[in-house]
Amino acid sequence: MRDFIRVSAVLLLLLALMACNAAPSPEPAATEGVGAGEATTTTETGSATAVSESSPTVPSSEGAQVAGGRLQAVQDRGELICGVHGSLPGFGIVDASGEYAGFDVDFCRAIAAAVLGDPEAVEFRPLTAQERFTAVQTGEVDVLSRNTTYTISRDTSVGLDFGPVTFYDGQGMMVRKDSGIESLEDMAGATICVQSGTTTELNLADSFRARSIEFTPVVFSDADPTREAYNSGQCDGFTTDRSGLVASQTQLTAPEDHKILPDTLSKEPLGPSVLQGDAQWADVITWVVYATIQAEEFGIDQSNLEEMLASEDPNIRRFLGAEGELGQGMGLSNDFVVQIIRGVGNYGEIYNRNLGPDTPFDLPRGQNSLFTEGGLLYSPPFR
Ligand SMILES: N[C@@H](CCC(=O)N[C@@H](CS)C(=O)NCC(=O)O)C(=O)O
Repeated sequence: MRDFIRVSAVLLLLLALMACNAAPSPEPAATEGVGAGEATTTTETGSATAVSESSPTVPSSEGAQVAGGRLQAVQDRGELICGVHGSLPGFGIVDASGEYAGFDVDFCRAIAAAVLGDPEAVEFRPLTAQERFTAVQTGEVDVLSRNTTYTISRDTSVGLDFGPVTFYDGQGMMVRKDSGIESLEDMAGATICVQSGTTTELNLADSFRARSIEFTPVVFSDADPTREAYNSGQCDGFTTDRSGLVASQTQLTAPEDHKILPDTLSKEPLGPSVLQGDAQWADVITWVVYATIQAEEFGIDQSNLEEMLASEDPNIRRFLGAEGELGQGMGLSNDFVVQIIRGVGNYGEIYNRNLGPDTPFDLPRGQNSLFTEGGLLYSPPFR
């Protein structure tokens, strides 16, 4: 069995090298380099040592801090530089009209609306999984809004500060419908396509190890070759965040031939992050996200905003800046929430526009519902 897997691994490696011709992408900074399109395979067993997520070395975060703070720098520049995914449908992608679109992209626009009064004042920087942390660490981007999981190592060793979770996700597994696989337990000896430089590779190893299931990871450093290798039949399974699987399924040759298993391999709370050490800028990101959630809880949306501005309710008046000075405390105008809602809408509007029933994804809100609806979204008070 072991020999068979070893031979298969070598064959797979050859196949992957022949078949993948992804566009070259910049070398990852300080990570073990697997070039774009190249696959590595190792046979993992139930007793194998778990792989560790490769993360870039941390430069001094002070070095990339902007004198006077990043809020001031963004206001002086008149534009927000936002790191996003460039090709993940529903989350961050350039649409048919050449515009960036997606759930993570709309949070960039919400920040620009709050800080600059203009949701369009954003320069989007598409970043691969490997490039994203370096882009924050070096100050190339003001904020990262790109299907990035909030973890302790990223918050501490990598030197980021995370805003609130915008999307509660979990890692899933996609297989072919005709494979006979119904759960992870049916995947003994399977080959699984996975991308490095993400939380995904470690979760995969941990989950299979915990179940004592032997498998062969086929590892790529970029998303497109990972998906394509699965698409062309080189792997029995393809694993990443469920959101990523749902989005990637639309890019397969025959989406209807594939299914996502019910198993969830991990917790993947996704949210925006900034460079550690600029408390005011981190506050801005945090309260922009909370504003979208609180707006939904108050029932304020793009259609009734003007009406709500005339509300007598003191909570709503404070929230919308008709009373009090809630924006001023972090260097924003007091009507920053109005700018966000006018620009992109409340959380539910952002969700529905990008992932809701009128989109190809039709993702149920699930955990991404307000706490009042049984979900996990809860904003601290605006007072
Ligand atoms: N949420 C996970 C995974 C995020 C992730 O990078 N997913 C892949 C698959 S959807 C991806 O975006 N790859 C694209 C790329 O590297 O350019 C993380 O933060 O590590």
